[in-house]
Amino acid sequence: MELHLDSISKPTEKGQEDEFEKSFKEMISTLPKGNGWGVSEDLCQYQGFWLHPSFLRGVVSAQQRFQAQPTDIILCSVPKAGTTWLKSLTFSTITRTSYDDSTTPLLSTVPHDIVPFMELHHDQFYTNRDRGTPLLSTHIPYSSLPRSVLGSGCKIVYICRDPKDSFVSMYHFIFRNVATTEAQPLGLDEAFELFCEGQSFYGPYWDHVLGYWKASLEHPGKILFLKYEEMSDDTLLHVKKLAEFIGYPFSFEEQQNGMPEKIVKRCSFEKLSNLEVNKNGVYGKPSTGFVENKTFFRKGKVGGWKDCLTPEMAARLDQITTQKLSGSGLSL
Ligand code: PAP
Repeated sequence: MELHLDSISKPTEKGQEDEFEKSFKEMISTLPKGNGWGVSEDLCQYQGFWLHPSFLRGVVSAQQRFQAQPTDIILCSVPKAGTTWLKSLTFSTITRTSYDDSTTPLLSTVPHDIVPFMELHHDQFYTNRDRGTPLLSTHIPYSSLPRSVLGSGCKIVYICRDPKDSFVSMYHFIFRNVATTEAQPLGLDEAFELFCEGQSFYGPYWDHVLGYWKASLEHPGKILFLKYEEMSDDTLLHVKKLAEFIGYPFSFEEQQNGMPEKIVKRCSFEKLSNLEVNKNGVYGKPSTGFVENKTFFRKGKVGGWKDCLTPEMAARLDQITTQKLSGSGLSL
């Protein structure tokens, strides 16, 4: 569906927020609605993807107001593909001369509060560009990224994952967080059906992945395309590759001193998931709600879907994946 963003007021000045809200509500009322997996509101189909209204507000706001800088590094991902991990690794790589294992902010802060999320923290981007690091993150599909991102020359790192594992991860995340509210979480079969039909958060999953995949082939110096499984298989290699790509390569001396290995260990699932902040803290803000940090750290495994999906379900998802990615040169 084509949208006329220019018809939505641009809240560039204080006092125009109400105006923005009004026109946003009008715009949203025209969008197709879909099952919200038991979360408080329906998903909305915007520019071909299914989004929750509170994230959509951030997407529209970012599309209108976000000004990318050439030095920005934007961590993009399809949900539940390894964003938390990528944030920790990138942050640790960039700040390695400022922090070590005993001083890193990761010890006391969930990675999502260290690297701002465009859809939730959009208000920060216009008022405070001095965030200390050049890192930002988003789940916005490639075709919906704010125009300034595409024109700025900034770097994009994208991570995706086997959709079977992402689906299972998403299902548990929603289930555990919705179950703490009054809403009724969706059953696994129903959620699976919706996922297969493309109706999941930021879905269709395959369209999201393909958008960044094709862009990475066109602009290999601008977009680094990562897979969770390959990262798990050889995290060290990928951290070095990541560092090189974002312009923070490890020196010979750092490599001799085991700096990349230290970062890999610091950001491992075992380390992060056992920190007090990630066991008992919460993430979010009042306008969008809170989730428990521990729900970002569930199993952290490749192939964990086997505990949850039947062979038939797995075969069906694999078949959709093969069909959707056919001819793209990408496999998941
Ligand atoms: P998000 O989209 O909400 O940001 P994201 O971090 O992309 O979530 O994905 C969460 C998954 O990454 C979880 O997978 P699981 O449900 O299959 O277990 C989570 O466990 C996994 N994860 C989080 N941190 C790490 C890590 N340090 N290493 C490996 N996997 C991790």
